Amino acid sequence: MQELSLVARARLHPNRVALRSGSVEYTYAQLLERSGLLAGRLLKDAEDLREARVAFLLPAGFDYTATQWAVWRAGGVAVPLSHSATGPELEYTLTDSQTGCVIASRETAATVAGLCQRLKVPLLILDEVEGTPRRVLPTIGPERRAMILYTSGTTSKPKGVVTTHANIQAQVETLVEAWAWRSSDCIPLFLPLHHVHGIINVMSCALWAGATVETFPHFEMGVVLGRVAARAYTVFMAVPTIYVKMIQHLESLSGAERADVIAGFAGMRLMVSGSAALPASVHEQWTGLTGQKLLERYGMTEIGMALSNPYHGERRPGSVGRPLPGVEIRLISEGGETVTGENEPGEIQVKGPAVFGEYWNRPEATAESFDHGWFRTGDMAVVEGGYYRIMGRQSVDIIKSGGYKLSALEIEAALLEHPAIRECAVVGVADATWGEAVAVAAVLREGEKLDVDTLRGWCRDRLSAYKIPKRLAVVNGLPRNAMGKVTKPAVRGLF
Ligand code: MCA
Ligand code: AMP
Repeated sequence: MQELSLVARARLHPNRVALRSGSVEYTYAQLLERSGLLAGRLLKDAEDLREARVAFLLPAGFDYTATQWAVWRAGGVAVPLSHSATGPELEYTLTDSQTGCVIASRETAATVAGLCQRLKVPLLILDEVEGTPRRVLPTIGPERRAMILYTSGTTSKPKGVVTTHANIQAQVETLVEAWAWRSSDCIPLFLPLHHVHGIINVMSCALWAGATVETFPHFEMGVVLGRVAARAYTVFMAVPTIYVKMIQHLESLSGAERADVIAGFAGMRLMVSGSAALPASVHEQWTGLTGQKLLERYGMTEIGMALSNPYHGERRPGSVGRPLPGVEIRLISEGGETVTGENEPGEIQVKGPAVFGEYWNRPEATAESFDHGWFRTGDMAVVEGGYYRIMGRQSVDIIKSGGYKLSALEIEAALLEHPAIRECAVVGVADATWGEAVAVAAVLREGEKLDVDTLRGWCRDRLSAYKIPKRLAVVNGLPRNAMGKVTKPAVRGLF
């Protein structure tokens, strides 16, 4: 029987601890057993789910991972849901992915129960699944679809990025090799589990290597740093916002407490930053505080990780290093030529087994995003002294806030439903903590008034908290060019 590599590898070290949440530990054997049981429950009488989409809303931990593995082992496509998503956002994900079943825990069921009933999608409560693992599970070839992750882009609504088992394996293997993952590693996981950073870089790489993942429902500064001080971890991965927040927090600690945490960080074998630009100043401050040189890397939902500073060798602040093993990179200049030398900017295009094949049900968007087999990232970069440096994105409508990729167009569409707003333009403005903060310039209807707190309150039911504008400028008219088109750089200038 051909088994998924992640599952087959878990059989090599059944007694090792795969996951830890608080004081509770789960071995690889338990993960295999529980995912086998759940896979059987999902299959019922079928032999293979044949890529049916199974969505789940579960906190990071044993249940999440067992469910993900169960969906894969049963031949389904995993659609992890966001805990920050509002009702309309969840409805969009479930309908767009044509999900056939939703899995929740007793705690999260309330968030999705009404929606599932209305959409007539069966809801499975995990805590109620009992029994013995199924005897035979289907054989899943590497070319089969495995996961759909939703990513915002230059269209108003997020697109589903479909990755196959082969894509996921390639994304994991390149990082395991490049960053020297080993079974003695232990890593904290506090990043959201509906994105590649948490799912692939942290969880799947660790489990591939036979290491231990310690899970948290979200980033809890005091708890995580307490465990760092206790020397619980060998590897640490976070977005730049978390490093900025940790620097501020460390500076507020008393001498002894601070020394313990710093010693915990200093003792780790690897600390990684990614998902957004890490300012060189933050990189240097972190080294000054802990002695650790952060390894910055660059990736994207569609491709996994593509560029990385070296594990051994110079980790250059402000740079994302070189292509990872198995990843082909080219830069294409504005004129459409392949950049051959250094210091000339171009769009990063990527090829290789880790690159996704399609946006779910969007053949046109898929075709547009490839150029003769090269995936067009929309990010600009330049090579300097052999290392790539990210210069920014081609589209002003993509915002990166605290590591989340947001679409200005999606936020504008939601804000235009506000009764006081006649027109608006959303931009990302530079912010020391968030990288970029969402800001909106709005023209109000006759006689209306609006302040940022009222607007934020109104947004709560409609947009995930991290998409809600942090800044508002009420203006008489939006800046436009001679053609009447809103000029976003000028909108940025309003803040
Ligand atoms: C929380 N808030 C945010 C964000 N996160 N606002 C803007 N941007 C955000 N990212 C809101 C909260 O809802 C709250 O709003 C207020 O800001 C303060 O929240 P706070 O408690 O300070 O923040 P937090 O809850 O601790 O969250 C910060 C965070 C989180 C830990 C940095 O945003 C996070 O986990 N980000 C990581 C995202 C990630 O993993 N991205 C990877 C995708 P209010 O006061 O109104 O309630 S990119 C990817 O996968 C690619 C492949 C890659 O390269 O990695
Ligand atoms: P996502 O679509 O959420 O996977 O986000 C991918 C985007 O995050 C990329 O297209 C980049 O714009 C950005 N990104 C990821 N890592 C870095 C980095 N190290 N420096 C700058 N931008 C980054």
